[in-house]
Amino acid sequence: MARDDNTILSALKPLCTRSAVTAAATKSTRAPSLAIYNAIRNTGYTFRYVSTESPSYKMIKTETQGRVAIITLDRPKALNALCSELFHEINDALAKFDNDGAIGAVVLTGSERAFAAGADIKEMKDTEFINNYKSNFLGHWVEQISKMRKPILAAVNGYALGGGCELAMMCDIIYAGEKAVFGQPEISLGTIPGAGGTQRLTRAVGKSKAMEMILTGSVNLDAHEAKSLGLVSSVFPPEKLVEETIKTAARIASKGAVAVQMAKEAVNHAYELNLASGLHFERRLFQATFATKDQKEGMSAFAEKRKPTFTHE
Ligand code: CO8
Repeated sequence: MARDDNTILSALKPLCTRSAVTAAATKSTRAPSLAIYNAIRNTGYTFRYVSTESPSYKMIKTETQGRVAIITLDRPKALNALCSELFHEINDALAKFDNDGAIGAVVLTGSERAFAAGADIKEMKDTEFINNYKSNFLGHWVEQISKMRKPILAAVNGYALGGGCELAMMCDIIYAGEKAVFGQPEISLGTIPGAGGTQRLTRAVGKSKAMEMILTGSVNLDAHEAKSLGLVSSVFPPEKLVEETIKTAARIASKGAVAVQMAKEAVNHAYELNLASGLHFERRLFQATFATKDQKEGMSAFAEKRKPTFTHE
């Protein structure tokens, strides 16, 4: 149900402390402020917020639940095939959520039938090398997601093929519904994966399986195979998938945002650096966390046997 901050505040007034409501009322935010979220959490209720100020996207839906933002690909007739406009909208939403202090993690999902069935074949079929090269085709599509500082969790139901599989692999955690299908069918179209399929899939599932999938274009992974190979971290019934992914995203978003971003950055360096440089980078970031208020709060809370209150500083 869509509700704006004032409606939420009126409903909350009898339920929570005056200071939390007043603090929340003084802020004008796109998503509920931390104060509103905390006030609601103190009541024991959960809620889902659809911003009345969201841009009018045509191919995605966005919503927030507490500190979690949810982006749902919504191009059902083409099984969420990734066309320019769809990617433009995804990138726009991602950039806004990355800059929104009230958001701590993002969930990216599709429909029960398809996460995304690949790049839009009909849109790209007649494009030529020279224009693709000059315009850096695909490069701009993936720029935003690769520079996201906040964690992104993919909730994959149905087909994740070609660019759809690559999009899921660009996320930090992949959860799958039992009927998910992961594959790289590009070879059957006379092309190859173009947004990380040859690189990330190989690292995730090993060379032999990646070669088998990419060279045949028809060996796909179901959700359980994907989990056993390490591509996916958990499998859920399709109807529970998004809810379970949001729960994990909420757990991540409840931690200190600075430590979360540093941890994401350090894990991502495992892909990019050799072990010695990666360990050095991790140690430096670890040392740097001791300059944050969240580290002081987190360790004091443990010692004092209470829950920490992170301020993301
Ligand atoms: N592009 C354009 N349209 C698509 C795509 C696609 N990738 N996938 C499905 N559609 C359309 C179909 O054309 C069809 O449209 P219409 O109703 O107008 O004919 C509609 O979606 C429904 O599809 P189907 O009727 O085919 O549904 P089925 O249930 O019979 O089959 C499949 C589902 C198996 C998923 C089938 O649609 C299929 O094989 N799709 C193509 C899968 C594919 O080859 N993907 C790889 C594309 S190339 C690529 O991704 C390069 C990566 C580049 C990087 C991208 C950046 C992240």
